Amino acid sequence: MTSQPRGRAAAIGLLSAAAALAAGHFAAALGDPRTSPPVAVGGAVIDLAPAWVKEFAVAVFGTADKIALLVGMLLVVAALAVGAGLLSWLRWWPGALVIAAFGVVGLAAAATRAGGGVLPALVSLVVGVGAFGLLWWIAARPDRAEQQLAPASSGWARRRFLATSGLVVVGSGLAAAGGSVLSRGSGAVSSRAEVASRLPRVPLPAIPSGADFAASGTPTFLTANRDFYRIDTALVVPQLSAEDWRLRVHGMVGTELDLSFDDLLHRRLEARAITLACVSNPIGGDLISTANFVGVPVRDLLLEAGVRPGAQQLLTRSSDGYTAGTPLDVLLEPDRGALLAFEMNGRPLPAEHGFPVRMVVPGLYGYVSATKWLVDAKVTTFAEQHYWQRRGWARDAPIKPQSRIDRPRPNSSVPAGTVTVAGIAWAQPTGIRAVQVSADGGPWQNTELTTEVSRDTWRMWRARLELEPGDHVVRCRAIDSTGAAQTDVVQGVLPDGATGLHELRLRCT
Ligand SMILES: Nc1nc2c(c(=O)[nH]1)N[C@H]1C(S)=C(S)[C@@H](COP(=O)(O)O)O[C@H]1N2
Ligand SMILES: [Mo]
Repeated sequence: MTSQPRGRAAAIGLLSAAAALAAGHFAAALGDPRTSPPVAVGGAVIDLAPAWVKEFAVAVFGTADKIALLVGMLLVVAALAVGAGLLSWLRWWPGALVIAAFGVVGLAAAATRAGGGVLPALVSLVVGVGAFGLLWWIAARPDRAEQQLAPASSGWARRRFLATSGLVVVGSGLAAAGGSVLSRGSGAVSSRAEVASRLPRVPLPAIPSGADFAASGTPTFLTANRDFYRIDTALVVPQLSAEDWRLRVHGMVGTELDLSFDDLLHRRLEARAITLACVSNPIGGDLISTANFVGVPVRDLLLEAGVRPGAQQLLTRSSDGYTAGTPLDVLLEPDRGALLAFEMNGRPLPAEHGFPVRMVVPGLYGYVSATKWLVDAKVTTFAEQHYWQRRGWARDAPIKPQSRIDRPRPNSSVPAGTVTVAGIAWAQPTGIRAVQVSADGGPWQNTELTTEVSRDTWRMWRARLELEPGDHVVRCRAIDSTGAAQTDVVQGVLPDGATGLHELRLRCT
């Protein structure tokens, strides 16, 4: 009977798990990066998570939610792998069984996901169990030799175990890095460059210089593409190419449409500045951005296809299976300006924001309207539930009017006297008529507004307050263009968006 010292047993578990993940990741990169075992399992975790988990993840990690999930998963895997190693201190097979069980979870996740390739998970399983057995065997051998021969051989055996471990570490590192390089930016990069060279010249809405108070601390009116907030369920950014892209508009229509990317470019196009907001944006949060989008009016397509009586929503689907359901009465409003967009701030859509084509609908939260990597559009009834609706979020999700204070920073100290307070407000597609602030529960007073660019976009405001030395609370509220004031009733983001007033605490000295 041979036994492993604890440290070595734990190392065997950890190393074989690392080898398994790295090998699977590399194998996936040769084909479809989405089939990498941690990506497939992570994707399954995301799809199985109920509404409050997403809310929690976004609240705690914001747009870094996916990194947090991957790191969390790796920690769990590492802990289980150490456990597997320790289980095998006497015999090799209990730990190998645990590693194999991981492999089976990976296989199951891969098999049930879009793409469905199970080869990388299989590679992981085989490499994981193989590495475990090999390391265990090499580590166990010296003790046998030790018993029969000279005790001096244990130093040699240790070195051999360390050398093999080192090889596994280096091999895993190379496979993981190679896999990441191979899968980075495949597909969409060259297609985006090609599309960039032939984007139709559609005049973009002019943004006057008075459209923001950036000098007073608000965001710039347009958000640069790289700064635009990103929220989606895709652990790996889908890589589509414009050349292969097709969109079917079908379901309860008179005539089905089957469109290529070029078909879109040759239709009537519209450019619009649109402020997109996420339902998970808490009061005062930053899951909101603005861009100039160019695309085909969704209404044109629906009118051409001919919506049949009784139809209620357009169910749009992305290449990774995500769906959003958008009420047809909104999409058919003559002035709504819902677009199938392919251009964002003068550039082809970035891969992260849905290249080659996404939908954007002014005035609706992204989860019911802004499908990225769009590949299918089905006219149907509300009986079919969309992705987040099935997880407890509301079916209908108009953006709620809100306002936010950006300056001064929360809990900062500023000199007493005249204090400039500045921020943003939005009430798409109604528009902002006024923004008011109140200090320490005092009367609401109007603020200075920026030039209105459109009713579909945010509007910036600022005010000069006279504040005495001491602690203060400043609140703001939006008044939309119908004259309705933003509600002060506090509600969380579930199920259809947060309400309440943003409050700034600061100290004047
Ligand atoms: N394919 C796909 N499209 C999607 C999502 C998604 O998870 N997958 N998330 C939606 C949500 S919740 C929001 S708020 C917007 C965000 O778009 P952005 O990442 O371009 O800001 O995209 C929407 N479109
Ligand atoms: Mo969202």
